[in-house]
Amino acid sequence: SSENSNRLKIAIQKSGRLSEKSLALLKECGIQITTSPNALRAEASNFPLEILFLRDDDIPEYVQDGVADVGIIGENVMLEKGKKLELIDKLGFAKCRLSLAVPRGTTYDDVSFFDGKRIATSYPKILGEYFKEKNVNAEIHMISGSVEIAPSIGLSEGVCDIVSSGSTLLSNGLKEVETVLKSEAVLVANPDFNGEKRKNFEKLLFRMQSVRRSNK
Ligand code: PRT
Ligand code: ZN
Repeated sequence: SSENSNRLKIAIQKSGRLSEKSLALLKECGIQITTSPNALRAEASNFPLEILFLRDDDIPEYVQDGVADVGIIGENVMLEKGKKLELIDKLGFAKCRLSLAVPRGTTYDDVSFFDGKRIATSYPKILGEYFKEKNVNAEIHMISGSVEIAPSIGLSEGVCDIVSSGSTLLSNGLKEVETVLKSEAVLVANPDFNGEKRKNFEKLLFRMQSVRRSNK
């Protein structure tokens, strides 16, 4: 029905560091959602909105393909995986940084240290672009998890990973030496949807921006 096709679809993280605040933001916008623990989707009862609960890494693909119209992800994931996503707004939560780190005892002067070195990361694209800009020729090794243990098991001389408090680096005997990217949660959209759906999105965006202003 036309009512269905006008309903905006938003993808948010199912369970993780973005989940709670993404849902809270929608609720603060006055949107009523009844969620059941393992549901993959939910419908708002008072707004033409459907919520899809996904792994954060999958959200860029779903939004690009139009399976969802908009999504909430970390900027780090947007830049690593997003090819044609529109950045609508920064949301001010899930702040962190993507940093380069080396074993604590290493003598480190500047980024040229990484020339000819092996770096383990889950962010090969962002790191590759960073090194290119800095004229550093490093060997980037893609690892999908537990990046911090790579130096201690002899897999690499450094890592590039997400840091917030720094305690993970510390407990793995690593020190942070360069910030590659500062990140926070962002609202992204498929650039190609329009009509009623776009109007509904603009209504939602207006509410989000009011919420953010009043929370400041
Ligand atoms: O299951 P799914 O794939 O959906 O979740 P995920 O495990 O991939 O992601 P999740 O929930 O860990 O993170 C989602 C987003 O939150 C990330 O993409 C970042 O944008 C943001 N974020 C904010 C963080 C952190 N802070 C963070 N501290 N993401 C990851 N970490 C990890 C980091 O990888 C490292 O292992 O926490 C550790 C470092 O934390 P500190 O405090 O010890 O420095
Ligand atoms: Zn993930």
